[in-house]
Amino acid sequence: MGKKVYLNHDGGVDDLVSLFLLLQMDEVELTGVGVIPADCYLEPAVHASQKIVDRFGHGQDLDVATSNSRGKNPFPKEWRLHAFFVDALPILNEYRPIKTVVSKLPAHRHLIQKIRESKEQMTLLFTGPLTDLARALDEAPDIEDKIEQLVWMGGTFLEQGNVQEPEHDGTAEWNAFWDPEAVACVWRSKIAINLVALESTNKVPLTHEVRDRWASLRTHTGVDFIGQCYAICPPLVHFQTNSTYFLWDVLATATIGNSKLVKKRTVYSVVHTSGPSQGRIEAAKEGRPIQLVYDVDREAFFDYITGLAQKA
Ligand code: AGV
Ligand code: CA
Repeated sequence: MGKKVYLNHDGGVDDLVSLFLLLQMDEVELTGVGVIPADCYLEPAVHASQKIVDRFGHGQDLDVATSNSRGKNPFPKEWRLHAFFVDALPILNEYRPIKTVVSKLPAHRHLIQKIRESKEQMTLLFTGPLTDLARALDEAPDIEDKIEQLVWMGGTFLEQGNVQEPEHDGTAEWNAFWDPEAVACVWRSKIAINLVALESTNKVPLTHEVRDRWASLRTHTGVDFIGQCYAICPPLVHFQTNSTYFLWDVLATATIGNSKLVKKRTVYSVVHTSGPSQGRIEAAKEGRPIQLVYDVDREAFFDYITGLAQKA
């Protein structure tokens, strides 16, 4: 078995596709999945996760935990509804009953338990807000040494993030904006952080070309699944809008299976936790070091994920 990875996601289309892809990586042993109701509604996101493990998990014995965390700044409802669509896909509803179990523990305690149980260090992949990790660190500081690295899709150093809300200046990325305090808490830890920020994913928008490629390979059940999932997301056609979809979480996930897809550099940064810039992560000389993914080999990335999907 490969390296141990725990996934905490927030039920968006690319979160659920990330779960699917992790299950196809030979070099990854998925130890658990937590679902947080940020960019999703909890019930369909948890159900979809269970069904993805059932259908595409190659018999892996995994449980899924639901988070009871709540954010400071709620996601737009239209985006949160996406989880209902994925959960309803016929490809996930062919077989019953659902076998993958939902843990009795809330997601942050589930995370603590999985880390403590493990003999080896664990990689954490967070594709939504960091709230469950912040709570876990607060309740169980002992887990910090057992965390090999955190790969987080979140934040941006760009002047313009993707939050367009009243009372905000637009400098934040949504996962950070949902719970800025949690980001600050994780930044105070000594965990090695690999950040897949908005600038990292700008080279991997969803386009018609990407869709066509998946369509041409749809006789592979796994590729068909990805194509179906992304059918609800607006692609980049003429210009970027606030609803344009990038393969944000999927890029973060891909770096775990194949680190050669991206280039990283060290950035020192601080987190804004209140006021109009809340959720902003700003470069600062005396700040905390993180590894920022600043470039990606676009073609190699799409080849890699499409290849993984063909294995499903
Ligand atoms: O900011 C990117 C994060 C990723 O974790 N999410 C979506 C990804 O799962 C929030 C988000 C930003 N823009 C969005 C988002 C959009 N247009 N639709 C849905 N979610
Ligand atoms: Ca997400």
